[in-house]
Order: sequence, then C-alpha cells, then structure tokens
Amino acid sequence: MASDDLTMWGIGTSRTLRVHWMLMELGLDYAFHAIQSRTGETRSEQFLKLNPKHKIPVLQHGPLVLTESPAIVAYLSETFPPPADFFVPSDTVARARLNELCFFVMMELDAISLYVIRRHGDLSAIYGKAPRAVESAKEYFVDLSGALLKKLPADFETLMPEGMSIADILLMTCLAHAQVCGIPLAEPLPAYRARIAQRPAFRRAFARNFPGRRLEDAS
Ligand SMILES: N[C@@H](CCC(=O)N[C@@H](CS)C(=O)NCC(=O)O)C(=O)O
Repeated sequence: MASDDLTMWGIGTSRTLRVHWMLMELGLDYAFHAIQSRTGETRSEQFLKLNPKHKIPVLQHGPLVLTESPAIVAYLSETFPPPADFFVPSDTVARARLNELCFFVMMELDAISLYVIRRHGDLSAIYGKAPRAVESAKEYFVDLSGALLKKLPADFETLMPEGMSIADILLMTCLAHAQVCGIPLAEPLPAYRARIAQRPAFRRAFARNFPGRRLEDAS
C-alpha cells in the first residue's frame, strides 16, 4: 500500500521494533529515519521539535506526530485495514480486554520491571547502580508473567482468543528483552515466541530494525 504520508523515526530497540512490525503487518510503505538512541541523534534540533522527550520511536502521519510505542501501534491498527489474521476489536468489551492486556504488558512488565533492570543494570553509569532493585525487578517479571499465564488457556496461541493483536506485538518485544536480561521464561512462553517470530511481518521488521543482527538471536 502507498505510504499515505507515513514517516517513522528510530531503529535498534525493542520499542522501535514494535512500530516497524505493526507497519509491516499492515503492509504499508513508509519513509524512515534510522536514528538510534544514545547516539545524540534524538537530541538534534529537528528531532526535538518532533519529540521534546528525545525518544524513539516517533511516527508522523501527515500532520499528526505521535510518540509512545503502544499508542503508535494502536493508532496504526485502528487507522489502516488489518490483514485477515490480525485482530482489531470493534466493540467496547473486546477493546477493554485488549487494553487490559496492553496496559499490563506496558506497565507491569515493560515499565516496572524491564525499565528498572535496564536503567540500573546496563545503564547504571547514567542512572545509578541498584543491584537489589534489579534483582527484585527480575523476580517481579517472573511472578507477573506467570500470573498472565494463569489467565490464559494452556494451549493459547495468542493473547486475545480472537487472534494475533497489538498485545502480542508488545509482549513479544518484552519477552525478547527479558531473555537478553537473563530472565527465565516459563513454559509455554518460549514456544509462543518461536511461533509468532515466524510471521513474515515480524521477520521483515526485525531486519529493518536490527540491520546486521541474526534473526536466530531474537528467538
Ligand atoms: N515509553 C516510550 C519509551 C521510548 C524510549 O525509552 N526510547 C529510548 C530507546 S528504547 C530512547 O529513545 N532513548 C533515547 C534517550 O533517552 O535520549 C515508548 O514506549 O515509546
């Protein structure tokens, strides 16, 4: 499909991967700027006008400038026709169930757990060392991802019973990050990851977002 005036900013992180992946699922052409975090590129005058928070990803759709990866993927999924095997809710109850999953993944797994581990682990030279906080954030990830599994049928294929959705895009990127952090993933999360990583849109997005990185390292 033609670009429809879409421009995406950012590569190289799990948060930028979410947006490339959603764009690929929708089969959209888009312009992109391959800027990366902590290179100074998010502090350029041009970029700061788009996002004073100096963070990638950013999506421009015509005059609309959107930040925050979950908001971007939700917007894209509701704006462009999804493929047949991608679920976008049209009623409030289904949307509430989807929101519950997305907010859970973003708050409990991404913000409270993975952000803490990253900031006070790998990036401790900037944000300060806090080994106990890192350890407890890892335990928290295991506990809360286990709680998520308790609510799902044992043979679940996707988080929403209706099929693949933005909640899977968000969870997949968090599970990949967790694995890099050395957090053990409870069964059947490894099989879930491996299955969804077969999606052609994921593979294309991975290649665009992580040029030169082997897909095998992601699953
Ligand atoms: N909540 C934001 C977080 C975005 C974010 O933290 N981006 C990082 C890379 S993963 C970044 O751009 N960091 C550059 C900086 O802080 O200057 C989202 O989900 O989009």
